[in-house]
Amino acid sequence: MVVKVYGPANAACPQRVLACLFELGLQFELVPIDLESGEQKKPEFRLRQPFGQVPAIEDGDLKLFESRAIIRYYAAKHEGIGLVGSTLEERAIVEQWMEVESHNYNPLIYAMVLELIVSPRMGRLADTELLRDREGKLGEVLDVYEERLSKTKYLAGDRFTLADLTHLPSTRFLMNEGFEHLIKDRKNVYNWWVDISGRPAWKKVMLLQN
Ligand SMILES: N[C@@H](CCC(=O)N[C@@H](CS)C(=O)NCC(=O)O)C(=O)O
Repeated sequence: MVVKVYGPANAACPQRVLACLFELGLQFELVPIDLESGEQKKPEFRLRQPFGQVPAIEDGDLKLFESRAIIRYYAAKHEGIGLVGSTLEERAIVEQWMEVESHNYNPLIYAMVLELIVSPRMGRLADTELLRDREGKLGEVLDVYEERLSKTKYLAGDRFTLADLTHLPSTRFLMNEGFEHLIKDRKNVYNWWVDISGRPAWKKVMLLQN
């Protein structure tokens, strides 16, 4: 059965799901949703994602939204591939770093995306003070990553897991939108980024968005 993924291939949250499906070698069909025209807010799409956001998936009788819930589901279903960790303790560490991404890392970057990409589309200038504040706070978060990655190759240990994968879309934004110094100035974080963004699965996601 082919998984249907609803969402544009160039949006961060669908990219998280696509990276996971490629890592697991699962077939999927991408159903484009036009964010510019507000297709995600239409009543028919809200039947899939009641908050009017992407992504959503349909897999036989299963319908799911929330990108992190979706990747947890597929990684657990195909646990032999190792994206979730093999012992209960390893899984807990994967979960810990996924929570860090969701609560400490992504919200700061999301605020920057809103200022730099969404505000100009609505005819507003980016709030440079807010941007500076978020950049400073993100630097503090990345200092914690730098320390962690000085001890282990990947966030949850010595192998690539969902803990790393979930960071790919927003870290790419930093690298492409003028904040690459936040990554490049931290040797271990930079080596980690080069490693995880060089994975074939992520390269396939990047090809899809072009
Ligand atoms: N927590 C949700 C966030 C979804 C989300 O913010 N999606 C963005 C794209 S990355 C979106 O749909 N933006 C358009 C909108 O909010 O109208 C998830 O991870 O799936």
